Amino acid sequence: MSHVAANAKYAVWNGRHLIAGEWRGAAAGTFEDRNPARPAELLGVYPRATAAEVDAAVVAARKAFAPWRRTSRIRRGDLFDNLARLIQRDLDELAAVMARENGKLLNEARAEIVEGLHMVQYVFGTARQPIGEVVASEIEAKDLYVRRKPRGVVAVITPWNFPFAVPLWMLGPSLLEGNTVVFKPSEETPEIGERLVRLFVEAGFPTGTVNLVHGIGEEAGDALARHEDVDVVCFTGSYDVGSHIRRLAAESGRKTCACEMGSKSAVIVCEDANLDLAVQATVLSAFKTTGQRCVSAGRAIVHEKVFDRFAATLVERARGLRFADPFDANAFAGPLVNQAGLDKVLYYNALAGEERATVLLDGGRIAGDDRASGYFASPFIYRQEHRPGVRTIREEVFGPHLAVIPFRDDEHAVEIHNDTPYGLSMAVITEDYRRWRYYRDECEYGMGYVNLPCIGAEVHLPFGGVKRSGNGQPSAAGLVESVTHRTAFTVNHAREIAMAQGMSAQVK
Ligand code: UN1
Repeated sequence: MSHVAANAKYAVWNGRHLIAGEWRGAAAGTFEDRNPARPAELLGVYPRATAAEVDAAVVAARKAFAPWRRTSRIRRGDLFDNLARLIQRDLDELAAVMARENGKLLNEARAEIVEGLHMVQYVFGTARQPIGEVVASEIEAKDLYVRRKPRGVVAVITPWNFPFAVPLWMLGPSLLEGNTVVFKPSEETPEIGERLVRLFVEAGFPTGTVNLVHGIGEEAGDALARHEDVDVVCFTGSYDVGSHIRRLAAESGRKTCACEMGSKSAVIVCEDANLDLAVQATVLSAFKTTGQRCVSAGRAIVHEKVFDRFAATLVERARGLRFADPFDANAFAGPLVNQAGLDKVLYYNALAGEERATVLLDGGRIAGDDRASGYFASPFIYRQEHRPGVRTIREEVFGPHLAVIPFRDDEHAVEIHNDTPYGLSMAVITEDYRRWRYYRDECEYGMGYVNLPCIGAEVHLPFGGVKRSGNGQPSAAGLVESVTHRTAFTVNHAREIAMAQGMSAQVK
């Protein structure tokens, strides 16, 4: 345990909105930010945006839009180069803020800042890439262009589990393409969101291009999603909140909505798998980040021939994992984010018993030492058969809770894999190249892996899922499709008009 970090006294953070370039305190209520490893520790107090403040932020973003979209794309990109340098300068400090705020291990918090940095670097690189295509016309004197144009004001509503990288997946492409934004970070992680916005300001992004509103989902989030002058809503979070946001966004009848929601991701362990690799991949997929990635595996789907050997090693490895303070150098992962997160895990652990699972590792709340006051839980692993109606193998838990499900053959494994309402991330562990191709083509997912964990996507790929996991609008590098529209633009180089499709141009 690093005593410096654990016992150090910090000033309580005092959050502000950023609206039209002005840092503003609370007009109405406030909310608190607490350390999930030691909830008695108050980290900060933040203003709780009202609908009027959300409106002011959208008005500011709208006002900034035209000058920003007219600014050279290369110049917009250069500001991201400034931002990259500032993130590098503050990397350690940002990681420490995140670890204290959401309980993510310091090393992982650092990796997440690096992931955000990669997005910024990627966006900078795309500034000099083509923004469209030239295509041939039926009429030789015509040139046809397909050009991307920004959509306008983008609302960015982001989760606490990736409070730096996910906002940048959305803010980066949105701003580079010439949109302006209103950003609402999760109420669990307001500080890291505010630090990020402060860096945007320092990097030189003009007034009004990036606005920040702190607040509660049902208040500030709803007001933003339903605002008539928002053009795009980008959201990452749970399915329930995501479908609520989509309904609000749909009320205006013109918004694009890019949602990345829940999952019940899986690692599939085939009979020919390298079992050491399979166990390592499963431990990382299920328990890294305390199972609180949206891509975390809630299921290991394992061939019956290797089931017992795999399960025994998995349980042994999982039993040795240390869930502790994020500053503890020996920790594998930190706490759950809050009481509701812990309660949900405990609820599903109990449900597994009610659903007649065979419990292999009876984890759960960690008590008996200084972790008892925090939201700590250790791995819960159970064998469950694939049967209709079993909820624990189909519903998202978002914690260290893993079902190990036996299968007979590849067709059976695919059937099990696809029998959830979600489809986000999938890993197949096999030495057989024919086999992984079959899983690649037959499983329903957005991100697929072979001989790897089902976590750890890189930013220059699209990130999103199918079914309840997404709505066909992936983020990270894929977000450009949601925050721009493709315009068709036709130029005539002749002095007279000729029409396509053989239509007469004569006026008589
Ligand atoms: C998330 O789980 O919410 O693929 C984001 C990963 C990370 C991002 C996860 N790059 O695991």
